[in-house]
Amino acid sequence: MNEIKTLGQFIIEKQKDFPYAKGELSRLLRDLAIAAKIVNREINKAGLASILGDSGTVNVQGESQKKLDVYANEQFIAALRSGGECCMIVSEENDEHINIDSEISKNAKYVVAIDPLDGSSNIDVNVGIGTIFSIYRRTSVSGAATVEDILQKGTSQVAAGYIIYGSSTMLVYTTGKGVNGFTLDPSIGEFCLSHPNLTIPESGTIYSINEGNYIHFPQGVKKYIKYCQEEDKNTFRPYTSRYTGSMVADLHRNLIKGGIFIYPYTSASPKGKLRLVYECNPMAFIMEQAGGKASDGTTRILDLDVYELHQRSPIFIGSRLMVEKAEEFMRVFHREALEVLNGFALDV
Ligand code: AHM
Ligand code: MG
Repeated sequence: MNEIKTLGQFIIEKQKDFPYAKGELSRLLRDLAIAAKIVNREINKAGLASILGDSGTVNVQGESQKKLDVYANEQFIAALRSGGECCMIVSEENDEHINIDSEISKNAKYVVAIDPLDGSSNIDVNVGIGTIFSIYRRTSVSGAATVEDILQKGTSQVAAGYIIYGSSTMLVYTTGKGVNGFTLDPSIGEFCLSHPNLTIPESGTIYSINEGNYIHFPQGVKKYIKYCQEEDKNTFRPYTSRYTGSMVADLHRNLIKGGIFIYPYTSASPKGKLRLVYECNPMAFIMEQAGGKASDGTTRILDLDVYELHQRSPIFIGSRLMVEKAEEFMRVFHREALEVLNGFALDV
C-alpha cells in the first residue's frame, strides 16, 4: 500500500528547507488549510442549505456578493485571526486592508492577500470554484501593518497557493521550491499529497479565453486566437478551447495538461479584469515554479509594480512556449497598430 502523506506532515518536513524557519509560515499554511476544509464542507452542501444566491451586499468592484463568497471570506479571515501568524489581510471582498491587531498577531511577520472564493459566477451551478492566496513578509518591522506592507512586487511572495473545489478538492501551493498538490480525502478530513512536484508541459493544445469578448480584444490577441484555430499538424493545431469562467479551474486544468489562459485588456476594460495582488501574482508564482510563464502580454507579471490593493492586470499564463507565442503576437500587432496610427513604419 502506498504511504499517505498529509499536508501537515509535508509542511513540517519542508520546514527543514529553510534553516532559520521558526515554523510561522508552516502554521500560516496550516491555518489556511483549516479554513479551506470548512469552506469546502459548506460548498458541498450548498444546494441543500439554501445558502446559494445573492447576499444583498456589493463588494468594492461593484459586483454583487454571493452568500458563499461572504462565508468563505469570513472563514479565512477568522482562521488567520486566530492563528496569530498574520498581521494584515487583503481580500477581494473587502475595500480596505484588514489589520489584525491582537497582542499575538500585531507583530506577526506575514501579510496575506486572498481571493476567498474565485469564480463567483459558478457558485450556483456546481462548476469548479477556488480560493487563491498569496503570502508576503511585511516590510515594516513591527506595530500596526500599513498598506505598504502588501504593495510589494510578486517576486517578493514567500508562498502562494490555491484551493480548487471541484470534482475533488485540492490544495496546490508553492514556497518557491516547486509546486505540490494535495487532494482532500473526505474520509479522514485531510489534504494528502497526490501531485508531488507538479510541472506544466512546456507546450499544450488548450487555449482558455472568453471569446465572447472577441470584438473588444487587442489585435494581437485576435490574431493569436486565429493562430490557435488554424490547421497545422506539426504544432497539433487547431487547439482545443476550454473556458469555465473560474480562473482556478481553468489554470489547474492547464497546469496538469498544458495550455494557455488569457484574460487580456479589452476596449471595455483597458486594465483587464483580474486583480494583480490576489489573483494574478499568486497564480504567476505557482505557474513559474511549475516551469510555466505569466505575463501581461509584454512584462512578466511578477515584475509589475503594485500601487493599489485592487489593481487589475491583463494576464497571459500557462505553458512557456504558448505564452511566448502569444507575447510575440502582442509585440508584432501592437507595432502594426502603432504604424497604422502614425502612418509610417517603425524601425523597432
Ligand atoms: P470573480 O473574482 O468575481 O469570481 O472574477 C474572477 C473570474 C475568474 O475566475 C475568471 O477567469 C474570470 O473572472 C471570468 O470572467 P468572465 O466572465 O469575464 O470571462
Ligand atoms: Mg476573484
